Amino acid sequence: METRQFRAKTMSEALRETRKALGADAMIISARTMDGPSGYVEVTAVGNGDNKKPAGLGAKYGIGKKKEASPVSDDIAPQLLNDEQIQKSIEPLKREMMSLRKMIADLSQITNQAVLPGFNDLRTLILESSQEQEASRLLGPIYTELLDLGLIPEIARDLVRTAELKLGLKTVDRKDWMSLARGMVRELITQRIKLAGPMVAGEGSRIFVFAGPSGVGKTTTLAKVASRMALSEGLDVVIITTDTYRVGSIDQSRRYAELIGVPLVVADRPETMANALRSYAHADVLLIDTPGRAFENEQVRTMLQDVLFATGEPMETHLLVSATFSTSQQEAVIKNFAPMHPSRLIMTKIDECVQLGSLVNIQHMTDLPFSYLTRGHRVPEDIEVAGAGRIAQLLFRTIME
Ligand SMILES: Nc1nc2c(ncn2[C@@H]2O[C@H](COP(=O)(O)OP(=O)(O)OP(=O)(O)O)[C@@H](O)[C@H]2O)c(=O)[nH]1
Ligand SMILES: [Mg+2]
Repeated sequence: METRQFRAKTMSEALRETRKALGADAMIISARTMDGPSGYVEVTAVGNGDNKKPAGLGAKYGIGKKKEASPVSDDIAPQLLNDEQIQKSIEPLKREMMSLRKMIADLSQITNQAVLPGFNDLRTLILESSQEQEASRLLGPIYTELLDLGLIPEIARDLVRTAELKLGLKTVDRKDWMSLARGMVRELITQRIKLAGPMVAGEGSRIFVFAGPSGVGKTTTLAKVASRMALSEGLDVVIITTDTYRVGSIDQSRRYAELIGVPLVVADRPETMANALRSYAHADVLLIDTPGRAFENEQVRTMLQDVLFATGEPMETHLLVSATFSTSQQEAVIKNFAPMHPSRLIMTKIDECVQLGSLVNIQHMTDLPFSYLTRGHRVPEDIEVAGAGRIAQLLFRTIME
């Protein structure tokens, strides 16, 4: 084995010289270009020495003769390196290759152990966030629909956000998304509706008070309840009215009492109320009607409280609010009737209301459960015990229909 260096002005020249000297099988170990005024190319190659054998050829091309091997000047003439020198010169290269190999192995290990899981987390995060963005973009129309249904923005936002969170990671077809989201929002509304059930005599109280602003439907609703209790449940019902303020109010109550076949008592002062309670000590249920004027007149309200206090018995006060009321009307009703400590809500006139979001709103404001919903003039037909599914169904009827 023979190792030699060849210098020439160009690479092809140097290679030609190399092959000439060491044969076509010569192995090039390195080739480098030296810049500068006397720039040259240096090729280091190893030959197996066979080319030396045919003497004629060797003599012809001057193989092994330093001076004749290169057409360039002495200072760039080829120099021979022995094996030991070659090994020595490639030793740093070998070490560098070893360390590179180790580095690659380490890197792939790191990638598997740490980088890949991290990358997967990142990918999941990006996926989730893009799905949430998509959900929020898709749920935008539902938010608008909820506002159109009369829900206050705070509740609509809360519902949409909760639905977004629940739906965010679900992969569904785009076209299914809206119906899925609507179903989810409807379910959320159903879940947040609080219910009290109907008036049940004997469960804590036998006295039920109907309070609320003028014309909301107190007298009519009382008649509906009285009719059901007396005619369907066979209870011993007494109607007491405290409304001597509105002209025709007593006549209206009397007509209903006669129709249902129950006694009517007018009690607009504490003494008359106390008497009525004594007279009907054994009645199953006492239904008390109140004047709508109590809403705007504080004096009437105070008097009413005195009259009711005279019963000396626990009472369950149901606040009647028309579903047609605006949010500000609802707020005024809640504020004015707070001293009467209502514990139930009756939503009236749902038949006249298009935006039933008012039901969800008022419950959000008062946190009071619903007992009944009324839906028309007819006594006793147009009343129902409030149900959450029914309220959600009524609320969404304009969208679903
Ligand atoms: N559309 C509809 N009308 C109702 C409903 N409930 C009551 N009404 C009507 O509303 C009007 C007023 O009803 P009332 O029962 O007299 O109301 P009120 O709260 O007693 O009124 P005041 O005694 O004046 O305070 C009547 O014409 C009732 O027929 C209902 O659910 N739907
Ligand atoms: Mg009335």
